[in-house]
This record gives sequence, structure tokens and C-alpha cells, in this order.
Amino acid sequence: MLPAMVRRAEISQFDAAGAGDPEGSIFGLPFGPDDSSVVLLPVPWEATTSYGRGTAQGPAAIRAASPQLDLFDIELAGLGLGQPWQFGIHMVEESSLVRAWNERACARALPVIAAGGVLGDDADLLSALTDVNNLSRELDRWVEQEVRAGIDQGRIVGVVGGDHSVSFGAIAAHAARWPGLGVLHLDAHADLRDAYEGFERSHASVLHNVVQRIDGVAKVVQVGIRDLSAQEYAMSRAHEKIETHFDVAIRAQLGERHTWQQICAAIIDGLPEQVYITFDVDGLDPTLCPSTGTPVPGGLSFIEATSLLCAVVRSGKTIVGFDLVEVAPSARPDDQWDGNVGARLLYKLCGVALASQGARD
Ligand SMILES: [Mn+2]
Repeated sequence: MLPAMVRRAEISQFDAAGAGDPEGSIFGLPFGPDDSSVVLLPVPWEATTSYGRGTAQGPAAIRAASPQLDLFDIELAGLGLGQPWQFGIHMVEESSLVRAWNERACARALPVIAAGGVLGDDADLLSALTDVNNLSRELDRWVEQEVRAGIDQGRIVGVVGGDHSVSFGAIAAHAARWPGLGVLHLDAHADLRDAYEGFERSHASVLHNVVQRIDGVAKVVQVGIRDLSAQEYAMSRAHEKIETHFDVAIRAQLGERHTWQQICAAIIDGLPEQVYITFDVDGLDPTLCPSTGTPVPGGLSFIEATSLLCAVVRSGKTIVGFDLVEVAPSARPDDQWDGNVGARLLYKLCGVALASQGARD
């Protein structure tokens, strides 16, 4: 059943087969927030990024690369929704408040990261850590509020990071509206650390915080994980809400003549009826996201990832919201590859969410 706001947008003078308007909104589409079923919220935040920086520029990189996509999608057509853009997709402007918070938090985090989180009784470092943790809490509240506002208007909300910590507020808002929610988590990392370098709301702790602090989340199903600590491994095995499909296990199953379809079915079987997707781009093979902050060899091919998303729709489960995080642009200004892959993933996420809620061409 279609929620109130998931409806075909007004389209009188738009040439979907033409080149996208690079000055327009995301994907070169002409829609504003009021005529869009899907609203994308950019969150340019990377305060606790420990390795490579740049993910705060992720939303801008995705937006810049997005007009080159063809708005017809052959894979989504198999779900009966080859042209998800018809339902209206809009990315709102970046918040200058969030940008300012991010700059402050990044500056305060630097000495803490340089010390590897080993602060002893150094008063300056301890006060810097407190500032970063306070700003992170502020950011979580802001994201939760913004996402809740979109949900309350009946829209599908997708958050675009930023580092993975931005997912916390978005998942909290969705779990409040849909208690019993399942989170499908695609990532190279388990993100189950208790805290990382002292940051209690680190990108490396986000799923730990989700299962510990958000009661409305019934289950987290992780896919593609291949880089984690012994403690994270122990938590993934012991915690009743967590089910992890490690990359190494997936490859072994494929080698034993399991089909990808069968593996997808097993992954989806662990999810409740309402699903939130948190997609860390580094879950993909790093050739698809070379500039992301913490790339790891191995991972999902693009079609493995997108066919898994489509299989969620075919299972009859409802994708109530999603995020795409950790996309970062290349340092070379003429290289749009990371943004290109990010934009294509984002379009797929919009499409599967719409299709799962009944949208059809
Ligand atoms: Mn990751």
C-alpha cells in the first residue's frame, strides 16, 4: 500500500531522456521538496574519521556526478519501477549549521586522534574529547529531528553522509516510527566498537550504539564484513540482535555452489518486515570507492549489492528508509568516479525503497 506521500510527481515539461541539468537538484531532476516522495538529507560530517578524510564532501560529490545517470534503470525495471524519478526525488541543501559543527569537531578531534585516543590526565586533550562527544550528540539530535520531520510528512527519507556516525539519528527516527525495525547493514567493517579513540559516537561504533541504545531496532543483519576486532567478532556472535554474514563466509558459500540468490534469501530471512538499509560504500569492492576513508580489499561487486537490495523488495518486505555513507571524492578534481558510483547506488536505494512501498511505472 502506498503511503500518502509516495505518489507520482507533477511532470509537464521535463525531458527524462535528455541530459540532466548539472545546476539542478540531484540526478538533474526538477523537483522541490514538496513534490518529492523521496527526500535526501545530506549530512557533511566526519568528525571522528580516523584514517582518510573527505567524506564530508561526499554529498556534494554525489550531487555533482549524479546528472550523468540515465534515469531509466534496467535492474529496477525488473521490479516494475524502471523510472523511480517519476515519484519525485529531491536532495535538500546542506545545512550551514552542520558544516560549522563539523569544522569545529574536526579541529577538536585532531589532537585526540594524533594521541591515538590515549589521553591520560592531559586536561587539554580531555576537554577536546568532551567537545567532540558533545558536538556528536548535538549532530545525532539534529539528524533525528530532520529525519522525523520528513517521516511525519509521509516521505521516504534517505540520509547521505558523511561518515557512518550520521546513521545513528536516522535509524533512531525510523525505529521510533516503526518499532521492531530491522537494519540491513552493508559494510566492510562491523562498526561494533564500544568507543573508538575515546569517541563515544564514532563511525566505528555506530552499530554498537544502535543495538545498545535504540530499543525499536529488533535486528541488525550485517553483510560483507571483513575488517573487525576480536571484541567486535565476539559481540557479533553473542548478541541476540546481531546476525553477521562475513565476506569470507559468503565467498566460501559461493565456492560451494550456492547461488548468490540463495545467499540473498538467507540474509533477508533474518530481517523483520520493516527494513532500514544502512549502506557504507566501503562494503563494496574498493575499486568502486577508492577514495573512501577506510577501504578494505574484498567486498561486494556492484551487482551483488544492488541485486540484494532488489531481493529485499521481491521478498515483500518494506524498506522504510535508508542511508548511504562514507562516499568521499578523489583528491583529483577531474575524477568523479567515487561520486559516480555513489550516485548510482543512491538512485538504486531510492528505487528499491519506492518499489517496496508499491510504486510502479
Ligand atoms: Mn566501513
